[in-house]
Amino acid sequence: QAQQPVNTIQLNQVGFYPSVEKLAVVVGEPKESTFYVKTSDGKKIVFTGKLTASKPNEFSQKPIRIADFSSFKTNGTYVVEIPGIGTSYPFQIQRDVHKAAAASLKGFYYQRVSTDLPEKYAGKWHRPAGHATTDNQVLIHPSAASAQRPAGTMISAPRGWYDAGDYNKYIVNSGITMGTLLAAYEDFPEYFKAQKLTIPESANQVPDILDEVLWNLRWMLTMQDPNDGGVYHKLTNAAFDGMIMPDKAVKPRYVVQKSTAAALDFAAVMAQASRVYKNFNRDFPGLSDSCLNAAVKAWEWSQKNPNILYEQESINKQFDPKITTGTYGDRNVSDEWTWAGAELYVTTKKDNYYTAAKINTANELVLPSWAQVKTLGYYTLARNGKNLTPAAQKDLPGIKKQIIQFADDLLAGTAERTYRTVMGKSEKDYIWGSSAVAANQGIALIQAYKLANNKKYLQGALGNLDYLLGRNAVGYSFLTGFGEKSTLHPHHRPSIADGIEEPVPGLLSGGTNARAKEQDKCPGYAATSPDEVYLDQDCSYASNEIAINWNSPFVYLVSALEALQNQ
Ligand code: 9MR
Repeated sequence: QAQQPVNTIQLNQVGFYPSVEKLAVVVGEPKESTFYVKTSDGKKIVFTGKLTASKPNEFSQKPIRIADFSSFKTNGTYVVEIPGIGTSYPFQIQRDVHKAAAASLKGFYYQRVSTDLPEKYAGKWHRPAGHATTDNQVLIHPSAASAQRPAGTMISAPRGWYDAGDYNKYIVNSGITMGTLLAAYEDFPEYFKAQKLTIPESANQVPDILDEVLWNLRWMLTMQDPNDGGVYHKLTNAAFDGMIMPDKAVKPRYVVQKSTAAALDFAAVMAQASRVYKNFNRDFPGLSDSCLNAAVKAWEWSQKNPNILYEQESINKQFDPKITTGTYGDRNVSDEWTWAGAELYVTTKKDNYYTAAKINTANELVLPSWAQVKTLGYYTLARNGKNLTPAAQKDLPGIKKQIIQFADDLLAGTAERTYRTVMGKSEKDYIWGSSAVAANQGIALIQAYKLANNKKYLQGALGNLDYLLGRNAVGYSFLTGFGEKSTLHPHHRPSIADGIEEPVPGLLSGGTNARAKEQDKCPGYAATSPDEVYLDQDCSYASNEIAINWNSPFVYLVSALEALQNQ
């Protein structure tokens, strides 16, 4: 009989490819230094190893040991057992071990607006369509009024994905989300061509990822004002809904003021989508051209309106109703110019876009986030390095060098850190949505791997996947439905209101957030160490919400690692 699993042995609860580094982090000071890998029924010892002493956790100062069983490569389901400490949650060793987690791309299907999710596709989480009427009758908020579209008139803006645990739809956050998913497809088309998610479009000839992305793309297109090319910042209720199912959320919806960040993120996504869907012209006639037209119009609007920020407080001083939902209030749009310029340039090969992107190979790259998309432009240029005009070609070696340098900086010191992950280099990694920090670091490492072909980058990326699936200071797998101790109570309205015990699967919790307690005031936070502030409760929106911009880098990372597992 195996001992009861305890949470002091922290490892990737999904599992490991046979030939990779396999680590468990042990919190505590066991008297004996022997550890065992056993079959998951606890009956048979398959591997015996010695715990490695490690310096205490750099944030909490807790004593740490490492169980390294990398040399054990036999397929099966196992646990790690440490006498005097306990037994880990079970995990597998096998090829394709993260294939199911990669299918968490289906998490986006569960976020779809304007459509029923029938049992056939959604299983026990089936539900009626949300916002089926409201999003066909979206009001122009006074902040968005124009001569052609006065306040109170209506537009139709259905489809899209709910942003997160709330039911609103935000262009800025859709921007990086879509860019990341489209990049995943551009980097690993063969992998995604073979993937089936069991969504309504699975029977068509188009890869499921592109069918899913199209659901949100069609919504995004409706957010552009055809009269001037500007893009509304968001489509939203005046205030957040209660914890109700989407079909019960029927309050009026508004599009609010246009912003430069929204227009440029929109332009970037549309330019990229135009490139990607060009190969599917037969399936979606005219789509690629429409996307490019939309991108160019949004770009031209931005040139005339180069710095219009979305400032909700000042809007609320002037107009009613007051809007209190998420702001995604980016204060600096220079990075959006870079990303949109790079995407438009690669799609059109027109040098004026490249010039406007202001690529600077002397500056350091920055980890992508909804507010910081500069580096996405550099990835795009490197990815399309074979198809550049001389204007960009001259910078290509510098761009590649920057990406590799960025990855090297991320990797530096990983081996000395107690959790041996790139994630957690500094306290600053544990922000709102820290899971996406880990996933985006993983993407940066994959980009470097593609350029430099050095396996150290892959190993670093895999370490961050291990982090997300359990090798972290709270010992949780942050992906709903994956791992024996995974997030169960995300701040996600359908998961709260549907009466089903398990949360909607394939959604990534925002994860540990050093400042969560002051941000959401959910009672119950006990930990103070930055790497431990996490609460698996639905009131904890600052540490336990889900969001599309966190799911997308996770999908990129896990899919890339599946695609590259034999390298
Ligand atoms: O992801 C966003 C995070 O970076 C911000 O710190 C936080 C507070 O402004 O908002 C997060 O985004 C939320 C958005 O405003 C509304 N939908 C849910 C998002 C995830 O919590």
